[in-house]
Amino acid sequence: MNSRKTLFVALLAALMVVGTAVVAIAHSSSSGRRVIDAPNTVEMETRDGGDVRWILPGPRKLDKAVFGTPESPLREELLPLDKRADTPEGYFVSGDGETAMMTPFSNKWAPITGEAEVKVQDVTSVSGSSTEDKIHADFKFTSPDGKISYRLVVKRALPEIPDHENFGGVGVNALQHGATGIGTPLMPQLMAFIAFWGAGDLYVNGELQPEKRFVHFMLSENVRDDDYNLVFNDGVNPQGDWQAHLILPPVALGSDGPFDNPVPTGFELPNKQNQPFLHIMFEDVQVDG
Ligand SMILES: [Cu+2]
Repeated sequence: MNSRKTLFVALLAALMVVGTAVVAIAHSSSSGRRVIDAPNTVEMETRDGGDVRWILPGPRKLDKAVFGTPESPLREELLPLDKRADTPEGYFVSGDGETAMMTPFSNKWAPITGEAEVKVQDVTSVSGSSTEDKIHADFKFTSPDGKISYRLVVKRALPEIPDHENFGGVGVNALQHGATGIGTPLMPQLMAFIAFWGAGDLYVNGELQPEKRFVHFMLSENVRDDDYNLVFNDGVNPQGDWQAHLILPPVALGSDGPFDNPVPTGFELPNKQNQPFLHIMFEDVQVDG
């Protein structure tokens, strides 16, 4: 990989996983800290033939309520000023401080087919060196052109991750994104009825990929408008249908922890580069909890 591409992957990884120093104090020992009524078990699955969408890379405008304006910016700790661009089209997240960058939080998508089954058990309440949280998740889906099939199996909760609180790997009914410091601030602040951060095995056309993947999943309030544009904080619709998000940043898991590594999607973008991340949205879900 050339250095420019490496930098792009690193930046994307930071944007997708980022929390910040804001909640660094939340990292404390998880030993013995449990959620009330543990174990709290929740199951979700997609309906047969349901609507599944592949999010394509695209620019993401910055929400004034979170980031302010170019004239009076807010929350530099969430997104430094050199990662923002004041362009004729508006205020955008940027790789170079001048032009809008391609992100996984765009309004561009393609219909695909797929299914998801998720079962989580929330026991441990906060991140730490070990966890009693459990994940059994299985996702199957295709590329937008239908030529590539993917399967992702997640069986292990990550007890803690760099940068932000993760509730011991599984969180139920947790507020995140926006300015919360939990997850990327490029997603609006939302209620996640299920959230997990786990280690996944990715199969591409039936072949197990060499690296364990960093996986984030959420079942959340509806964050898309009638045109399927990703909304800002004030557009999140608690009355809308819930949505499930499967997110694989360009981050793999090694024995020393997470490291920058593009997801081997094999899916070529118009710029001839392979898409280095996955953001899959499942629209038709049923929940048991
Ligand atoms: Cu999230």
